[in-house]
Amino acid sequence: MTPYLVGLLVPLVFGLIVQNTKRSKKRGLPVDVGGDPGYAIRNRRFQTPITSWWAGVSTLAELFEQACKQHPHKPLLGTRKLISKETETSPDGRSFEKLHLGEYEWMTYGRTFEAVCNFASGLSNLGHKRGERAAIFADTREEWFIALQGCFRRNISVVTIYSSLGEEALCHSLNETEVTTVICGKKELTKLINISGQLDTVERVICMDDEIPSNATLVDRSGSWVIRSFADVERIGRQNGVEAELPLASDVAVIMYTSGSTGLPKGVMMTHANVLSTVSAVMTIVPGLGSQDSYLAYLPLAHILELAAENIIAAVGGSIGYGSPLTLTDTSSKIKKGTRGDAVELSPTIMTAVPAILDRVRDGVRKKVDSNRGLSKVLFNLAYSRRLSAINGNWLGAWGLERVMWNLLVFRKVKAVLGGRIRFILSGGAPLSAQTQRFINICFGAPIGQGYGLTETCAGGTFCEFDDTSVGRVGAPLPCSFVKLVDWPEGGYLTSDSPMPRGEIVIGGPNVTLGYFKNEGKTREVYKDDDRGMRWFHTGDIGQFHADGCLEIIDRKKDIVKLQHGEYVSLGKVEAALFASPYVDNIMVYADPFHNYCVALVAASHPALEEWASKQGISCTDFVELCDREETVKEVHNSLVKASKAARLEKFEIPAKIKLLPDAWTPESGLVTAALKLKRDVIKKAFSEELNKLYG
Ligand SMILES: *[C@@H]1O[C@H](CO)[C@@H](O)[C@H](O)[C@H]1NC(C)=O
Ligand SMILES: *[C@@H]1O[C@H](CO)[C@@H](O)[C@H](O)[C@H]1NC(C)=O
Ligand SMILES: *[C@@H]1O[C@H](CO)[C@@H](O)[C@H](O)[C@H]1NC(C)=O
Ligand SMILES: *[C@@H]1O[C@H](CO)[C@@H](O)[C@H](O)[C@H]1NC(C)=O
Ligand SMILES: CC(=O)N[C@H]1CO[C@H](CO)[C@@H](O)[C@@H]1O
Repeated sequence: MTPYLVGLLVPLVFGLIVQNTKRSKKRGLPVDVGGDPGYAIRNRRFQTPITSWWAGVSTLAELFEQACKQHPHKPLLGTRKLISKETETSPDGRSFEKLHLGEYEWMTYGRTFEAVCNFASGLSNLGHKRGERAAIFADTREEWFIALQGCFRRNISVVTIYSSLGEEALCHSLNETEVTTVICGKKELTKLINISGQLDTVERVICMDDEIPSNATLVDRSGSWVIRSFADVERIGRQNGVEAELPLASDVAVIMYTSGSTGLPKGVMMTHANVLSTVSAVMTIVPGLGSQDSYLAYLPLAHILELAAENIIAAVGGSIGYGSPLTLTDTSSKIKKGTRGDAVELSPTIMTAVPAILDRVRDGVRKKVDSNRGLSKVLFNLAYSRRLSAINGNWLGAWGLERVMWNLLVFRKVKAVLGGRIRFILSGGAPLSAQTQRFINICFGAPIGQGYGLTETCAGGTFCEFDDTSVGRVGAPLPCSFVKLVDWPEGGYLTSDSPMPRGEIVIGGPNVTLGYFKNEGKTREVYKDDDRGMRWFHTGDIGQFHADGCLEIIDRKKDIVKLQHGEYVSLGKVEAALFASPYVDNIMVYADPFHNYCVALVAASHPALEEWASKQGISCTDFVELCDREETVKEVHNSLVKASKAARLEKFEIPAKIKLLPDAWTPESGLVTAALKLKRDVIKKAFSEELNKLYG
């Protein structure tokens, strides 16, 4: 029998026999809380917020030490060896670095614990004093994790800074926290040297790379900074051990500088108890976390999602393999053709991701299918639609059998893109589009747990349970959080709204952080302690609660603009709808309150536009020129209008004019945050001329 027939018959037969068991399971329950009046929901399994999953463990330092004693011989940290590095030049003259990376080389828990203790002792030997803070300013890599744990063992608060942060923000955060030791990579060290004159409190710099840039030694010799390599610090510590000085649960573990979308970054103070409650909550939600799990680490560790994830994996005996967004898959831009990406080399079981990465994975799979390389398009589309209707509950009974078949025929090849063993993906940082969530769910057969949380709540908030196949929602409250909606009458959102209560999202629990470092005013504005001793954070996001206790984010307070005639445009909502257009790599909708229409800046998707152009017979080798052509703009605009209509946007919400931009918006360009959120003010400034023309 042909696969097509099996695909149709199996579900027909079993679908009739097995009853459809889909029903809406209660995931969150109403709870009575103090503070501002509102509509509050808790996790169904926990009456009061969870603080620690592990008996007797109250800090991240204790948690890590316990795991090292339990699993001394298991692999913990893995890094790929660099085999070769070359530069390729593309036809349009831009040059790209291509890497050939080897196998993972592993450090056991026992060996890592030694490195952590040595590093902690080394810091002390180098003169880092009690009560002083250290900063880690580097890309995600194993030294980052070792340095973090090393600092924890000496009760040193760690200031984290996104490695893509600009000079001004960098100066501000290091100066504000009076950091005396900076731990960084050689790339970041050159940035530091440039501003060394303004860093009054810094006394020593520890460079994660052995080769220290030559002009750094000048600063070293002038006596202002002591510069040492990471390996040196470990060596010094090994020769001269210093007793640990462990922190308490209430001590500040991390001061995390978030790249705010406006103004200078703010440092969020997180205690060990804060992070531990988030880590504990995630333990209850990812099924069966344990030492068989392998985790691909590539998001910035200066992001709470990644920091919490690595601490969880290192608590359960799992292994962490390091990678980077640009070397993730075999087709990633920095991977030399014919060599393996991080995911294929590692075959992780768990990954974290931000929506932009998952969108890229989805596009990669689509491209593979469209090009018909090793995967029949017809078969893929059939399998996809069968799986989709199974998820939607039409043939749930046949889910198991049919699933096996399609896996064998189709999805096995797709799964291989991420190494073939993925069983859970945690997505956070920004809302994931329903289409992408579905696509990844179906193609990888791995549930995506979409989380919603903020640095200020230590990533605590809500989380989609693994068996929740709905899309577009962010799940029920985490076991460490209560989530409350509070009326926002100005925006027209009330908890008395029907069919669902709506309002500003306020999060309470042990995960809610102490506040902003040296910023009492701002802290008081958005954090409130209630009469029952619970701390709440006012997120500024607008949400609604479904009947099953799951939250959906529907708006953001500050992204609402009132047009000339009084209509409100929610920029985020419109952008989310327009992302459905294949031509959009990124988009910012802009509404000038002095006009009655909005406009959009579109970072164009190269593959989609080039494909369109070649179909149209437009021979245009220059992408910049292609973006400027009238017919291109028209095509993209039509596609946006189509997406707007599909999402039932109002006429005034549909951008009347657009500008196509040829270059992608990356954190390095400063246009988006490291979590890939739009920096509206920066984008507005960078493209002010273009925006003026659109309104001209
Ligand atoms: C840890 O360091 C902080 C800040 O210097 C200090 O207030 C606290 O007492 C220390 N904790 C312990 C257990 O010594
Ligand atoms: C550094 O901080 C001090 C006070 O803590 C302030 O007076 C000084 O202006 C700051 N310098 C920079 C470069 O931000
Ligand atoms: C160093 O600072 C100058 C201006 O002060 C700036 O133009 C340059 O880009 C900086 N270089 C690096 C590597 O950050
Ligand atoms: C230090 O050297 C690096 C290259 O090795 C260069 O990129 C950087 O601009 C130099 N910085 C200063 C302050 O000269
Ligand atoms: C368990 C825990 O960390 N609780 C803390 C929650 O936040 C309040 C206010 O910051 C603290 O007082 C609690 O100790």
